Amino acid sequence: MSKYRETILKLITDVAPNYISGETIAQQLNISRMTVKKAIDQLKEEGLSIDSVHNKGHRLNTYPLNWYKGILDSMLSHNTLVKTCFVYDRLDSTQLVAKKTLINTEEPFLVISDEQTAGTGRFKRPWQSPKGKGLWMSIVLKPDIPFSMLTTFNLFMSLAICETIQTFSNDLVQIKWPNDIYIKDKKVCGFLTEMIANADGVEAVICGIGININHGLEDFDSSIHDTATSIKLHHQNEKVNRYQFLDQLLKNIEQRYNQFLTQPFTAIKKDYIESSNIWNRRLRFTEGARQFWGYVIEIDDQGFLHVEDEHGTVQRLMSADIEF
Ligand code: BTX
Repeated sequence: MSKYRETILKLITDVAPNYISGETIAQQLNISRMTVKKAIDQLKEEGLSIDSVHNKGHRLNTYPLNWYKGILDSMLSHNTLVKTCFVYDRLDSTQLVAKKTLINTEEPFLVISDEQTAGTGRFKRPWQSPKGKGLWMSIVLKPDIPFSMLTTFNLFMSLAICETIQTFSNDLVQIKWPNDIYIKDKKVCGFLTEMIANADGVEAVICGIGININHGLEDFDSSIHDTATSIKLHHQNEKVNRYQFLDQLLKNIEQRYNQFLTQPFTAIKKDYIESSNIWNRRLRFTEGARQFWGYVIEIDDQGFLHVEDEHGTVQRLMSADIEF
């Protein structure tokens, strides 16, 4: 396999929808035109739709179905938040790999995999991550903030994810505090935030995001068949281009993350409340070993949920499982 494959693909993607000549690529990488040709032939053999025209050069026609680092690198060159990505066909969990990668990587980065064999949710619950169907990624950020500020991070992230899914969904997309995104009372996305901190503050935030994108109903295992959904199922059953989706998501995360660093939760509280699906309904809350039914009465300025339980007592929750 040519070691220039992904770099050449990045150069081709950088100029798309225009053509780039083999000569320009060869000059930029200081390699022969024959090496360029071999790498491009290899990409085509893998199924990439690249148009090669005499006297014009090479052009990427459509995005492929699986993730290519060259294309993602090109996409990230426009992002101010994250510039580096690690791309895998298959791994246990992007969250685990992100934590290992963190040790040797200074800058913020993204870990993305086409399939996860041991994707995990909160409390080590399994997260189903079949090949080619979703977006399974972990984004690692290095904010220079005190530990106490992190309580609202998830709230800003929820809005970024919810807004992105909404641009691809015909049905209303809603946030289920604190970690899920729903369409029509079914879960389309789950995310979780872990952090590494020391006495001086936060060293890194590792946000794992799982979004069901192109699943048909048959792609969900029986345990979640009735509770999960995908964007495709709310997009006239048409496939969503995962590159376009990711591009939009990263832009929205960039915008909401900058807002998180500079503004309090109150700046987005109204939007958050309006986007949430937990109001005016009797809900079951599980917090550790404790379980109770109640109604949400407020989200406070720190992002804590105030719930009135069946005895009329108001409980203040930082995190909980909520069932409808
Ligand atoms: P959670 O604990 O809130 O959700 C896990 C629960 O959701 C499971 O117990 C199951 O009932 C249900 N579930 C499992 N898979 C799916 C799915 N694909 N769609 C809908 N429901 C499902 C939420 O945890 C946080 C999930 C984060 C997943 C990402 S993927 C990238 C990163 N890597 C990794 O290992 N985890 C994160």
